[in-house]
Amino acid sequence: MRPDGIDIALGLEPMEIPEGTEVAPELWYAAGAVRTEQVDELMLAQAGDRLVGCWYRPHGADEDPEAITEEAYRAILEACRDRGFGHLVRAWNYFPAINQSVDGQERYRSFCAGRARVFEALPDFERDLPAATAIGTHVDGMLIYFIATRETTLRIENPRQVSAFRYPRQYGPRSPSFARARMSQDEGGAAELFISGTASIVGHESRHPGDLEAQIDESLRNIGVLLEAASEEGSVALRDPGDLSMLKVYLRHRADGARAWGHLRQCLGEDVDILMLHGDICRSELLVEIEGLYRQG
Ligand code: 3EB
Repeated sequence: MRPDGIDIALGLEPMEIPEGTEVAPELWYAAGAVRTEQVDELMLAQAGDRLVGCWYRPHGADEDPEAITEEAYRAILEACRDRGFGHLVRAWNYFPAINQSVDGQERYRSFCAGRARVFEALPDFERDLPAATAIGTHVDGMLIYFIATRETTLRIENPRQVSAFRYPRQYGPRSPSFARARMSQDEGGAAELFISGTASIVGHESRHPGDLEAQIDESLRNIGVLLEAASEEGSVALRDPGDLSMLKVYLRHRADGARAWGHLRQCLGEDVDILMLHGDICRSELLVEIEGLYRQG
């Protein structure tokens, strides 16, 4: 029997590698009863100490995403707060044509401006920013899905990277509102580490334009350093990205799939689950982005 819950269709094509293999869905499950609701553009599922939700609205690649993003985040934060889940721990942002410009501004930057307008109005906002991913799809629609918790979680930043919320203005009028990672404990006490989309960025600058393998190496190095920071601050002992429970890899070019897969397996071994998706990274020179999840036990 299918368990209670909500289905979220990401609008991102999975890459079947090796070709013909079945791609397993990403599953978020909870012990106990799940309560689901649909409120306007929000689909919500809560169970115990977690709320998972999805906000969706049709949205074309020729529209400016700023206002719709602001509206989305206002609705999301309000719905979470109203239900007692005042802490956003993880958010995924998917919308079309992320590197294209509308009215002279790249759509990713407009998205960041709309999101920042909501988060930067909150008291001490930097401390509470969620871990996040922002990826360009090849279908219309603004889709934001998220996880919120009742209790606050620990924010982890990456000593190798400038915090995204402090990026200099050259990357857009408002900095991206996200933390490099957040760590929480579930009801059973198991640690969970949510790692944001991580790319070949050192300091605040992109590295290795055009070089897929080098971008993968740099992204994995960033995740490795982040894991060291997480292990120092919290109750996990993680040495390298191969120790994670799962990685989600976004590739700009479908044709890079087999090469990326081979290189990732070479670097990471066979233990970690890898889900590879076809999507655009928010800086046009970047070919790959990697996010991760660790769940104890
Ligand atoms: C970066 O480090 C790469 O805007 O929510 C990664 C994860 C990136 C999340 C976001 C952007 C976002 O800046 C891009």
